[in-house]
Amino acid sequence: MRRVTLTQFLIEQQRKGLMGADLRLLMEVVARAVKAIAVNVSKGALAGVLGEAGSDNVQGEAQKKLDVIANDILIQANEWGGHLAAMASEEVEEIQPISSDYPKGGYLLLFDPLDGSSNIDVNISVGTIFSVLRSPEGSQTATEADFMQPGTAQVAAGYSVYGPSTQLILTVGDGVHGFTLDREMGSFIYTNPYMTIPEDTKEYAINASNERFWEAPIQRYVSELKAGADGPRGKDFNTRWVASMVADVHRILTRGGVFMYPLDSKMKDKGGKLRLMYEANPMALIVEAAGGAATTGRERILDIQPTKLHQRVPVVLGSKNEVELVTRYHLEG
Ligand code: AHM
Ligand code: MG
Repeated sequence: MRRVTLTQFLIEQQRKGLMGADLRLLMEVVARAVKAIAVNVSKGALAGVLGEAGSDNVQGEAQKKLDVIANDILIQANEWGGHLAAMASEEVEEIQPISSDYPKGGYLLLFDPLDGSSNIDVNISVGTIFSVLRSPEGSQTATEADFMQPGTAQVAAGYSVYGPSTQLILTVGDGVHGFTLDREMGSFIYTNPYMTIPEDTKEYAINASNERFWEAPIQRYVSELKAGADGPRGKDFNTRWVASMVADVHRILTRGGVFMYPLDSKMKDKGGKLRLMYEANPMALIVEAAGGAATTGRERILDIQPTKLHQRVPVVLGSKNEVELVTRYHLEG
């Protein structure tokens, strides 16, 4: 069978008029950074990359060495290419404007360099999440305000998962496409065209240890799932929780399911656990492009007008009929 590389796929997307050369080259640079992160992640203890970095990030969370390494790889790979006006990262408080040493471009790149960092030291899948916005017209020096665009404005989004194989999943507006890293060749091969999420599912993902802190609609929904064939749903459901959003979302893209990190009373002041601009928005764009749905329980994630770079939101995403049911329970109060 003829193998299609990521490069060939992107060139064909450009020929179809789905993306310009600049965005294509930006995707190539992100993919290169993902390969470099994959190399570091897979070396693990052999390269001394496990464990704490000894610092905190902007969220006050302890950084792992690999969080810092992945962040540096993404910034260094992207700062000189000429496609970006600025970057923003989960690991850095302020936006990162492109230095005057390099040409500026028309895009803004946001990323969570290594999502699921609590899994790094235990050899469980982690990943990188990214989102691309257009830099507003006429903006000379990039500011945080330039990034305050709703998820619907994203021109591309994607994630990688560093699991048994490294995969890169992306959308540039025409469906969701998956690539698998061929380590010997050093290239991403097109393995998952037009990934879709079935509307119905028998699988859900939530950190059940937070149950007593959830709001009533989530408690109701999950208790109905747990009641299985004996409850109002009339069928049994299965639970999976990796604690790496990339891995949980990847499973949902592969075989369906619903993922929830709802609001709970412990983090009500923060607005939720997951970050809107570089976790919820890119995942929501991908999930919707694959036929699924993504809400906070009350509103569509992609419609939220951001007010802060590191803003947090509740997240309910995946198989459409389940997300709609959870959302209905919230709106019914
Ligand atoms: P991180 O970006 O600091 O790794 O946090 C986000 C992660 C998600 O990948 C995952 O869904 C969630 O946090 C797990 O949270 P918990 O440890 O509360 O189950
Ligand atoms: Mg994260």
